[in-house]
Amino acid sequence: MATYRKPVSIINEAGWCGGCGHGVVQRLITECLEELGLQDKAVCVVDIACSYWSLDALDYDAIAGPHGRCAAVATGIKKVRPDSTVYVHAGDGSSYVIGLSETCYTAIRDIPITMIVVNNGIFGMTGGQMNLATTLIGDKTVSSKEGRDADTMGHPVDMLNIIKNLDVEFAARGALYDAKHIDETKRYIKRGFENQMNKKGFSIIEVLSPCPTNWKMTPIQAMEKIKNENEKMFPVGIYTDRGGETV
Ligand SMILES: Cc1ncc(C[n+]2csc(CCOP(=O)(O)OP(=O)(O)O)c2C)c(N)n1
Ligand code: SF4
Repeated sequence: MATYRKPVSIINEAGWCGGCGHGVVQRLITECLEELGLQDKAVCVVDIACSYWSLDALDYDAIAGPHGRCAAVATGIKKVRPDSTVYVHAGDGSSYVIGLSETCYTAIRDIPITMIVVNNGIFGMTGGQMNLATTLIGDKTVSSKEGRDADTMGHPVDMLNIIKNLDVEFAARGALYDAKHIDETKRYIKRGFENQMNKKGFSIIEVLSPCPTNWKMTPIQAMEKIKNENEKMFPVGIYTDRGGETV
């Protein structure tokens, strides 16, 4: 019979809001690292945003990159500590907006890190501003009060569809709205870490994740929104897998 215990790497509580997806992502990361025996080699790079809570919550070497620069910081760590398992845990504002250049050039250089992007469709920590890449048309945010309008604010863009064309090792999108998708997301994250173990290239895993606080929804409503709306614009699945193996 399977037993479910708290990963030993989680040593402190984190301060995420109730129903936030960041904590689920953190849990999946720690489970994967421990199942692969990599917890002593892990170096965590978080952002100056809501992923920052992981900095003190985990028993890993960790650093907070300046907002948006996580991929560049992780690149530097991997260059000087190639035997470490270096991962990024950052938001979609960090990874796809202010840090778009850092993310794309880390992908272009095929730096062998594992980048985990929490796509909650919004700038969470700063109070819920529109995200140019991920806020859906019609979604109300503090900077699109009447709902995002394509004529004045442009369309969202599927960044994984762009990054997959940069000849990266692995790109996949998961979601957290039910157990099946959480399990699938875990398999993608695990593959990202296995790729580092096997000296392969850049892996990126995006996770469709709720921000009930800024979406002004209950956690259940937020999960329903992801399933019924966000996933239609941002389909889950594997976008590229250079190894061609099954996950
Ligand atoms: C260089 C810089 N610009 C802006 C900020 C302010 N800032 C902090 S968090 C954040 C947005 C975070 O959104 P996201 O990356 O999507 O992460 P989330 O909080 O939603 O997980 C911004 C703009 C900053 N800390 N540093
Ligand atoms: S503001 Fe949103 S992303 Fe940040 S901790 Fe709260 S629910 Fe999570």
